[in-house]
Amino acid sequence: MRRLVFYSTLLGLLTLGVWPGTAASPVFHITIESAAPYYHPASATVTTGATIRWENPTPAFHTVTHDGCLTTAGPCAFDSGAVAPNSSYSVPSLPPGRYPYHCQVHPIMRAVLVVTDPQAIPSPT
Ligand SMILES: [Cu+2]
Repeated sequence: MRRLVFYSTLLGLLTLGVWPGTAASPVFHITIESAAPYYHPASATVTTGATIRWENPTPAFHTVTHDGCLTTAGPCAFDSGAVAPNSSYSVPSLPPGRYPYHCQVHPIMRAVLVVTDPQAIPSPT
């Protein structure tokens, strides 16, 4: 009986598109590219609670480094370290704010991530 309840619950979750063990939060994908704009989209807006995932399909190593991680710039929100070809880097969630970031291997690679609080956006009337 307990087993039946388990499978019923599992079936219910699958019907809802939720697989147990995976994060329920939405995932926002940013692709690293070998040519401009290098991070696609180069200007991304996500809401708090969303996981941000950078995918690196290029043949080179890259980093996803918040500009604040430079010693003089301020608090460091995220720094991927080297992201190998065909791998990815995820940040589970960020507080609202504007996060310019870059690649430490290729300083020409720059982009900005904007995190908004959905509660703070007034609904249109
Ligand atoms: Cu790079």
